[in-house]
Amino acid sequence: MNNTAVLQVGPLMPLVQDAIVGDYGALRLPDSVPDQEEFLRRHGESFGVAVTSGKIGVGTELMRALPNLRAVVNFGVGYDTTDVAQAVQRGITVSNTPDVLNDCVADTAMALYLDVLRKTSAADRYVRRGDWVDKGNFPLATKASGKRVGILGLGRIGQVIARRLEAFDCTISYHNRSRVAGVSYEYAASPRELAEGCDVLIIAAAGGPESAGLVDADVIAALGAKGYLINIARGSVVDQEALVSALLAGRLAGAGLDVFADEPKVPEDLLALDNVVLLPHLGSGTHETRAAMAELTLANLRSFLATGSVLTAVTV
Ligand code: 8YV
Repeated sequence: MNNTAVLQVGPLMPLVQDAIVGDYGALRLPDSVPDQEEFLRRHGESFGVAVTSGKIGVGTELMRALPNLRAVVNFGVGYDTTDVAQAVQRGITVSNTPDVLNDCVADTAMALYLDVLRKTSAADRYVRRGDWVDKGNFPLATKASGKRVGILGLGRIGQVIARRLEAFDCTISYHNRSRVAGVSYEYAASPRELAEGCDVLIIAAAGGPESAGLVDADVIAALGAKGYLINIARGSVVDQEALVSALLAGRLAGAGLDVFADEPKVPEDLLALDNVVLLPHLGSGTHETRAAMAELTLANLRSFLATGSVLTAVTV
């Protein structure tokens, strides 16, 4: 094996896995730690490229155990599980799959938005339990159109969410690392200021060390007892304990969550709350979008192996 050998890190869609094994003879990193250590001792030096997903990534220790690594090809737009700082330091290219999933992740944000405000999942449970017959009409919900919505992270996905909210006559404001050129939405100087000025806070910021805990107890308090929180980004952006205690104490009206701090674990306390909608991190999970992500992942791999550069590189 020379050092263009391909390593598979974690499970991948069959389409991607079959292609990297069939076309490049990729070897898969074993799942158990002792097996991994033995495998890396024997083969670690041979790998030039690792193909992984945003869920697993190439973390600090694994990257160190791959001394000749030249590229991490990541399935997913988020790459917070990969040690990008080490990659930059070592000149390792990292690619992701931006843009092709914007529509589906934004649609998921809208599904949560409508569900949390109009309580459609709770109402569905109401019908199934027979409560419509036994108890009569379902309690009134909250109007979804025309709300003030704050978007934390007005990147590619945040901007698509904003466009969808415009069709619901919402007033949109945002906070971002820097102001975004060419948009007319009001800019808030901090997450706290954003939360203070909106009815619904939608988190669309990238994960990773820079955004960890950005939505803390203070921001949640600023959103207030009539405020709603939607998160389709990463669980790490929110102080999950603060979120759960605000929901339990009625200091927040509701939440729609596709992502959590320690997936697939969901805080037990949330399971009983009817004003919370819980999704199993399915933001990009449609046949069409996952196929497009798979195609872009393979195109990045092919491009790197042929030319030494990828099509959609992560830039930090
Ligand atoms: C994927 C995601 O499910 O792209 C992302 O960042 O969170 C999702 O689209 C995930 O990355 C696949 O591992």
